Formats: sequence, C-alpha cells, structure tokens
Amino acid sequence: MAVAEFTTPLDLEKIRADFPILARPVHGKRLVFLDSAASSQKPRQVIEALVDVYETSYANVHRGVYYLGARATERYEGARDIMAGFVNAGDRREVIFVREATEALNLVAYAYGRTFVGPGDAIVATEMEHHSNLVPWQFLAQQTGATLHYLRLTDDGSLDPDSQERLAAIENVKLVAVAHVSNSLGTINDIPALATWAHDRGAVLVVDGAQAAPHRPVDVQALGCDFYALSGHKMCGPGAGILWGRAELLEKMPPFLTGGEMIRTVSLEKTTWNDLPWKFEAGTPAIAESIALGAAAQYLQGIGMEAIEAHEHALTAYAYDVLDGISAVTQYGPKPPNRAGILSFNVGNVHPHDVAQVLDSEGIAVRAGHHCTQPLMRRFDLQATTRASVYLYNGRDDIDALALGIEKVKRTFSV
Ligand code: C6P
Repeated sequence: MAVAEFTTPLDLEKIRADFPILARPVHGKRLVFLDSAASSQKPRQVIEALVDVYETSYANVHRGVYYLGARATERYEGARDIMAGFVNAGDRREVIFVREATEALNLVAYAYGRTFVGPGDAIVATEMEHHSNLVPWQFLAQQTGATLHYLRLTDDGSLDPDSQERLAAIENVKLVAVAHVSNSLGTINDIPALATWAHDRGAVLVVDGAQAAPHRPVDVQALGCDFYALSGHKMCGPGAGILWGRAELLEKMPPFLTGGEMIRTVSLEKTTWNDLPWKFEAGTPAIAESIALGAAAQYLQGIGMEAIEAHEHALTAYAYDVLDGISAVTQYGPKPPNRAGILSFNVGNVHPHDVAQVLDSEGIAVRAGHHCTQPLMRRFDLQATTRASVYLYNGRDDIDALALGIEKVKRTFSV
C-alpha cells in the first residue's frame, strides 16, 4: 500500500531546538513525545516568559498602585489582548482567563445554564464528547429538569447526519455543546454548520476547543459559535486557559464564582458586579501563567497556525498509512484528510496499557485508556485504545519510531 508523502512547511530542527525537554533522553533513548493531546511540551520562550514575570514584574493585578502592581496588570491585560487576537474575538471583554477548558465549560454550565435552561428545555451534546463537555451538561440537566439528548456517531466516528435529522424535531433546545476536534478520534466537526443548526432552534452553541485551538487557526467570529473554551497547557503554555463568550451573553449572565475582583460595590446587604471580563474572574487569577499563555500564543503565531495545521495534516496522513500497513493494528476514527493529528488504535488483543509500556521502554510517550470519553468507547465496544497525538515538534522520525515500537509490542506479546 502506498504511504502518503510527508512534506512540511515547518523548520522542524529549529522548532525542536526551542523545546529543552526534547533533548533529554528517556530510558537512554531519544524522547518521542506523542502525547500532546494530553498536554503539550513547552518551548524555551514560554518557560523564559514565566521566569521573567517572577523576576521582573510580579505582584497582584488590579490592586497595587505601586510600580510592580501596575506592571503586572499591564502584562496580564496585554496577555488578554493577545488571546483575543488568537481567537479573533471582536472585543477583548469577551476573553475570560480560566484555569483550563474544564473550568471554562463549567462556567458556562453554571452561569449560563442555570439561568437560561429550565424544566422542559433540551440540551444537545454528542456521543464523542470528552467528559469535560458532557458531565457539566448531564449535571445541568439533572439540576434544572431539562433533558439531555445526544447526536450519535457513524461507524467512522463522524457526527451522524441522520441523528441530527432526528433531533431536529426536538423543541425548546436551549444549548448545544460540541467538541471542535475529538480528543479520542481526531474527528473535526463542522462548527459553522452546527452553529446554524443551534441558532435555527434558538439555542446557543458551546464549543470545546481544547483539541483544536492549539493546532489550527481559530476565528470565533467565522465559526459563529457563542462560547469557545481552550486550555493553555495543550498549546505550549502553562496552566491557564480562556473562555471566549459573546459579550451580549456574558453581560446577561450572573457570575460563576463570587468574591474579590468580580465586584463593583459591596455592602452588607448587596453586591453589584464588575464589568466584563472581570465579572467572571473572582479572586487572584493565575497571573504569571496567563501572561505566559500570551507568550505561548505569540510563539505559535510566530510559526504560523496555518503552517502548524498543514504540518500536522501531512504528518497525520503519513502516520495513518504507516499504522494501516502494520498487521494487527486497528485504527479508529475518520480517515485522513478528515481528521486532526490524533491516532487511536489497538494492537491485536494487547491491552493498551501494555502497548504503552512497551513503547515507553523505547522512549515513546503515548496515552492509553479511555481518554476521558467513556461513552465514546462504549459506542465502539471498546474498553480503551492506545493514542498517539502529534504537534508541531513531531516529525516522520517519530512516526517511524512508533511503527518500530509497535513491531516490538507484537513480538513481545506474540501477536
Ligand atoms: N483531554 C486528553 O488526554 P483540561 O483538562 O480542562 O485542560 O481539558 C479537558 C478537555 C476538554 N475537552 C477535550 C476535547 C479534551 O481533550 C480535554 C483534555 C486530555 O485527551 C486530558 S483527559
């Protein structure tokens, strides 16, 4: 079988030199890091930004009138501007710093959901969701008396148009929640079409962008969604993420967490809320992490999100063909080109944990398990898969190492 040719617009050697961890051997072998979907590695530029904040500009934000307080605030708000540009927000007030996508999605479930979803209403999610974009809606439905419906999947792991048709008759849909890219299958969902579908029903569309924003250009205005969640730690940044939301919706929503910073006035009887975005940033935020998230976005933009996407696209096509050529390997999810850089597979009947352990002995890091998508695993009658996920620092050599590692798995377990 012919294997897709791999060419890349990226200068891989230069990029790899930015990531100090890639130079550290694992078990005496070159590190082959294929688990960026769980969390990405960090370039020197981001590590240095984090250190620089603590060495030159650290204090609490929006409080101190002294030099360092003002400097920290300026850099923190500067990072918001960078993140607004990164997702092409129309207004910087629409960018809320959070810990990660999980917090962003819970913010929407609590602040929007508990206000605008009620008994007899419907919520629609999909069978492919990560638990972070499923459990909050289940819980919301339980708490409000709404009903949760699911868009089902075809056998190749795409959203099933028939199930969308069937759900079209449901009334009172208030909220639709969907992943931009599936973390288990690499499926890329058509967000503009889903936004139209949701809006035609009078619902808002919440997009879980955890597996998309690090890997492709994101333009929330062009996507047409209402909320977009992302995690910084998956896009070369530290532990901070953002929720983007339409200003008119954020204005209507009550706060999520309450306390310091999110208030305008407090008396013993009553509190009024701060303006956007600070209404949703209670307490001291992750200051240095948010600033370094801005540095991560600038690092990725410097390389070019289109180029990163093209690189991963080509590498995924190559990897899919290489895995396809190994007997006893079963792959899950759509065939390239309709998939992102996530490769889920099994090797005969070998448990994915055993696969991952043998691969680890060769310095290859992959994830094994249900990937926080238990309903999706059930849909495909699986307990678990092995998952290799690629990023801007991976190349053909990593995929070739993976293929050799899988051959070792087959030898070890006599597959
Ligand atoms: N998926 C994975 O290995 P947090 O943990 O909040 O940064 O991200 C949650 C999350 C939400 N949506 C999707 C699509 C995700 O993939 C994740 C995180 C990791 O697949 C860790 S479980």
